[in-house]
This record gives sequence, C-alpha cells and structure tokens, in this order.
Amino acid sequence: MGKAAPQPDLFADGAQPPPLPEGVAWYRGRLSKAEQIGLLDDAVAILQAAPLFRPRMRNGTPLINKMTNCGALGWYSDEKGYRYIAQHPETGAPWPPIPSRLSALCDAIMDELGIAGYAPDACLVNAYGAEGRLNLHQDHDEVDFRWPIVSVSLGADALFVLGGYSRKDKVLPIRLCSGDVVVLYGKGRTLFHGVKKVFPGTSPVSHPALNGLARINFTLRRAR
Ligand code: MD6
Ligand code: FE
Repeated sequence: MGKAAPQPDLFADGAQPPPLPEGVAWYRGRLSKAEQIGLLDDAVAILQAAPLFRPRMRNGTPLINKMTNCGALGWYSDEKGYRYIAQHPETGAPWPPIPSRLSALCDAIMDELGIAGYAPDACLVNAYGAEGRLNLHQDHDEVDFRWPIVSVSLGADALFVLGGYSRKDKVLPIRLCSGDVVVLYGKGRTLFHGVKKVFPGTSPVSHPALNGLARINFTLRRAR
C-alpha cells in the first residue's frame, strides 16, 4: 500500500533528515503556528469533554502520562489489559469526535502518500508533563496493521526513538517538534518506538492547552 517513502524532501527548512526505515514518513514543520494553535484549541475542547485520565498496566501500575481520546473508539488500559473502548472510563460519556482540522490534515497526508480509504476511528491524545515519557512499544491493539498511524506533535520538543521489529533493536533518535507529523505505514507500521524525554520550555507556541502540560501528541488510528 502507498508510494515509496517521500524522504528526503519533507523538511521545510532545507535540512537533511536522517535516513528513515521503510514505512516511516516524518514531516518536520508540517503545521504553521496558526495551525498548531488551531489544534491546541481543539485539544482544549477534547480535554473538557473527555478529561485526562491515567491508564494502568495489567499489574496495576499507572502509566507515566495522562491521556484521553477522541473518535468513536479510545485506547484504554487497566487490570484487564490494553483495548479500545467506546466510552470514557470515568465519565461514561462517548468520546468527543475527531476534530475536522485533524481529519483534514490526515486526509491531505494520505493523499500525498497515495493511501486511499483511510478513515481513522480512534485518536489517542497523549499529555506529557515536564517529566513525561513513553516506554518503547509497538502499536498492536488495532485489528488491521495495513492502516497507518498518523502522529501530530504540539508543544515542547521531544526525543522520539524509532527502533526495529524487536525490542532489542538499536533505536534512531529523532527530535520531534511542535507541528511535526510522523506516519508509520506499511512495513513501518509495527516498528518499536517511544518517547525518551520531553524538553520543557521549548514550545514555540504558548496556549491554554499547555497550562500544566509540556507536550500534547495526537495519534490517529483505525482500531477496528
Ligand atoms: C508521541 N507517539 O509522540 C508518541 N505511535 O508522543 C507514538 O506512540 C506513535 O508517534 C504510533 C505512530 C506514531 C507515533
Ligand atoms: Fe505509538
């Protein structure tokens, strides 16, 4: 599915991106400041409708970051394991819809990658505090890995690491900035990845959505 990786012409500032594995597209500086603010406005509305919560691992340990969701389905985890659910675990309300600005961005990128028919039904909102991070993981709770995951970063820079198909594989460090978009698709869809750290105070935009938070990341997926 899709065309050859569009690297290395993605960087708005003319810098040379590192060689990326097949099935990884990194659009650095994809969003203007105005577009970033628009998505942060959307984040405020999502957090109002679906307050941040802290999922737990099977053994009861809470994850480091708080999160919430928008879309028909939302990712959740507790003692019963990782899964997608249709209602907020604390309020019982359905998740708010995926904001149209986010769907439009996703559509435009799918167009550029030559991927037709992608209709994300879930969007995880990861909220990082100054000490936020995300352990190395594969996104594998979705039914069909042929559908990509599209990630949008807002707020402070983050040290993102991209590994291989085994947890032990060497990782490539990438500094993700506000307005960057990363797509894992095709062979890249199940690569290990994580966020080693965020760099508080580096956000190019200030916005009420970032009050008490350093970074917000949206990941759009097709869960079912
Ligand atoms: C983050 N991103 O950037 C976490 N997952 O905060 C992810 O876990 C991720 O960037 C799937 C595809 C792209 C990603
Ligand atoms: Fe992920």
